[in-house]
Amino acid sequence: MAKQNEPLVTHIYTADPSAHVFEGKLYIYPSHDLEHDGEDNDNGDQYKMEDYHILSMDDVDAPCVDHGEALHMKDVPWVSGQMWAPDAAFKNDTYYLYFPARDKDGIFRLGVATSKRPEGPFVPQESHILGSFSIDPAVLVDDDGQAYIYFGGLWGGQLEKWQTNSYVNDFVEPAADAPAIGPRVAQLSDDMLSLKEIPLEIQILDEDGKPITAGDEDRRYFEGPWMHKYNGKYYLSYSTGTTHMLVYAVGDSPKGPFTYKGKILDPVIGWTTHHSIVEFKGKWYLFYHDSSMSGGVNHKRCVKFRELQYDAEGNIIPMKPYED
Ligand code: FUB
Repeated sequence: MAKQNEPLVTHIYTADPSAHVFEGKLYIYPSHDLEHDGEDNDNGDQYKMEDYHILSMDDVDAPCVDHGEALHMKDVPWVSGQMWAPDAAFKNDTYYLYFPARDKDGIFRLGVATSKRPEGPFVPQESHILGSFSIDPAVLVDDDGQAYIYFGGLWGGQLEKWQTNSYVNDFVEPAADAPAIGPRVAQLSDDMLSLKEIPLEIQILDEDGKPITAGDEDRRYFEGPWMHKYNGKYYLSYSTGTTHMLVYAVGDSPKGPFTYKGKILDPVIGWTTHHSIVEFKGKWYLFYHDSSMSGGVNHKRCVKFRELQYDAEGNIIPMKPYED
């Protein structure tokens, strides 16, 4: 039986859970961490994932089911390795799996695969999504049917190389007092397979309307964007990377700007922290991961969930991962 704050599955290592309610059930789209003794570095070489397994739960206290391999990199013609954090969406009577991976030149791009079932198997497109780059796609299908894809991650995720919307290998992060690099957003085409526009860099502002700076590592964007709506507002949540927190910012439009609001979750065991937020049967849940199942090995992670609450003003009540 699934239990809050416990690994959802223990037979494989899982990370980066993107949770959705499809067909009245919770479906979780995680990365699948592989066991190895390779190098652990800032480039993320330890995250050697090759495939995706989709999980589902009929309810929050029901068993968590692993539906088996839904997509493997050997079936994706443009991929050379590292199939990282995925997300899924439903539109046009079709399920879409969005995923990042290195192309044959070692550059991270975003791909998409389709299925008639939420658990797959998924059939990939021949090429990556044209105009896409970096990692960690998250898709919002808004109430009017328009879909938006959010993405980007620093360091191993290469986002700092794309400051001019083309790849420049020499680029590094901006100076500490300059605006931080923002995640990107683009509208998806109606068939969900391509971008309708050149990705826009999202602005995350402080309470005075000034951009959060690159040196403000407690608040600046690092990776793992997620978008959800609550009471008509758009909540952009993300990982701060080097300071290992999940935080959020709120805006009036899917493309922002967003105003920084606060912390969601304190650091977990392990370097990365990555999440999603979903409403299910009238309650809200945070899906996240840590490295507790492997005693702290960064690339052997496990996905977990816990209830998330808002105060009367719509602020998310911050949580500590190892306290109820
Ligand atoms: O799982 C590989 C990478 O680690 C993800 O893409 C990042 O968000 C971080 O969780």
